[in-house]
Amino acid sequence: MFLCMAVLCPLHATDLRSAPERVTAWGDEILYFVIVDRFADGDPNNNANVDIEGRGAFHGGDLKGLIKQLDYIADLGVTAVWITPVVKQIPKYVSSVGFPDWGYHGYWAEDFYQLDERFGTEDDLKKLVDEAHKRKIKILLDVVYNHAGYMSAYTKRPDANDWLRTGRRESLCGDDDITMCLSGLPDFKTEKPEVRDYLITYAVELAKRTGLDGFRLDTVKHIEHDFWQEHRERCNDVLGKDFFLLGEVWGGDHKVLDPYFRTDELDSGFDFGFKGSAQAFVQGRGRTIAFSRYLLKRHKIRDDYLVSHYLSSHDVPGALYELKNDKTLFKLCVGLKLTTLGLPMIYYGEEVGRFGGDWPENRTHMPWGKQSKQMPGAGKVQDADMLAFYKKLIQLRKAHPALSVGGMRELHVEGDLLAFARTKDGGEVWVAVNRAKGSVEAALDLPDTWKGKTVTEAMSGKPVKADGGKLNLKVPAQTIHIYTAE
Ligand SMILES: [Ca+2]
Ligand SMILES: [Ca+2]
Repeated sequence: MFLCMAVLCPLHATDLRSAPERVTAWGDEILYFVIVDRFADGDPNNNANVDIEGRGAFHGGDLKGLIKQLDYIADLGVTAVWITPVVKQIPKYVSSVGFPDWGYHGYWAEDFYQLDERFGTEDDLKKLVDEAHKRKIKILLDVVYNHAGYMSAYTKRPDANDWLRTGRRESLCGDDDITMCLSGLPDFKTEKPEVRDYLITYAVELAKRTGLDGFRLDTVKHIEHDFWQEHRERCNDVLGKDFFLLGEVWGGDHKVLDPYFRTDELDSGFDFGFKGSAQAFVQGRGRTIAFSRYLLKRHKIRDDYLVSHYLSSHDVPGALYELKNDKTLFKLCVGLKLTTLGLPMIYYGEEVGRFGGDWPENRTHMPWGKQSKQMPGAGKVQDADMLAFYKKLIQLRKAHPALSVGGMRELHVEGDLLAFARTKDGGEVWVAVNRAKGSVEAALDLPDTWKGKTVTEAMSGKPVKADGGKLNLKVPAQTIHIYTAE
C-alpha cells in the first residue's frame, strides 16, 4: 500500500488517473486484416483445390480480388492492410482435425522463394502495394520464420539437410518455446546462420522488390531474440528505418513485449488482453475502474513503441460471436477499440457484422452482399448500420489525433459509466461508455480549454449544454458518446 500527502507526491496521485501522450510511428494508423483466400476472388483461373463449402479448403480469394476491393477498404477509412502470407503452400491437406485442412491461411510454407499461384504472382503483390499506396494505404505482409508446413519440401531437400527439428529421432523437437515443434510443425533451426540468412533474405528481398511497408511477424516468441535483432538490422539496411515490424508475441501486452522493444526488435506487438477486457466490461463483469486502469496502464508502453489491439482475429473466436451476436454490446467494444491508445486492428468483415465463430468459423469468407460474384457463396448481406458505425468512428479517430496518440485522463469510473478524456497538445476529446441497461447521467467539470466553446456529441452531431462550469452527460443505455469542443 502506498500512502502519501498529495502535496508531497502529486505525481503519484496524478498517475493513478491520467497517462501521457504517445508519439510514435504508426501511432495514428488503423489496420485492416485480411485472410487473402477468404476475402475476394479476383481470378477464377487460379482456383486449384477450391471447395467453397469446405471449412479448411481454399475458397478462391486472391491478391487480384483484394486489389479490386481496395476502394471498399479506402472508403472504410483504414490506413493499412495486413495480409496473410502468400508464399507457396504445401501441396496436400492434413486431416487430423476431422476435415481436409489446407494451407489456405498461408502459414504452412512449402517454398518461401515462390508465391502460391492460388494467391497470385509477385506482380500481383507489387500491384497491390502500388494501388494501395495510390489510396494512401500501407501494406503489411505476414511472414513466418519459425516453421515450415507439415511434411514440406524442406524436410526432404538435400540443401536443407539439418535445417529443421521435425520430431524424427535424428532431429527431435525441443520442449521450450524456441525449439518446440509448434502444433507439430517442422521447426526451423533459427540458431544456425545459414538458416537465418535463408529465411530473412526471402522476406526482405521480396519486400524490397514489391515495395511493402512492413511485416506482421508470426510466432515471434518461438525464435531467439538475437534472430530478431539480426532481422531488424537487415530490414534497416535493405528496407530503411521506416519499415514497420508488428510482432505476434502470443499472450503479449506492453509489459511482455518490452524485451522486444528494449532491443528494438519490433515496433509494435499485439495486446492480447484488450479483447477479453473490453468484452467483460461491456457485459457488466468487473468494476468500471478496473477496466479504466487497464486502459491507463497501456500508456506505460516504452516511448516510440506501440501495442495493437483487436476484437477478432483468425486465432481467436470473434467478439460478436462471444457476445452472442449482441450487436449493441459489440458496438461498445468497437467504440472502445477506436477511441483508445494503440494500433486498432479490424478483422475483415467485422465491420459489416460477419458473425464468424470459433475456429475455423472465425475464418469464413467476407460477406459481399450484392457483390456476391466476387466469391460464389459469399453473398451474405452486409450490415449497413454496422458499417456506418465503423466509418463514423474511424472518421472521428482520424479527425482527432487525441483519440489515437493522446494522453488519457479518467473522468468518471463509478457504476456503469466509464468516461475518460483523451488529451493532446492542450486539447481534449471526451469518451463516455454506458454499459448499463438504463440511461446514466453525470455532471463533469468542464476543462478550462472548453470554456466559451460549443461542445458537441460527435456521434450524433448534437450540441451539449454546459452549465455552471459543468457538462451534463446523459448517456442512453449501452451507448458510446464522444464529445468535442470548438
Ligand atoms: Ca482465385
Ligand atoms: Ca522455433
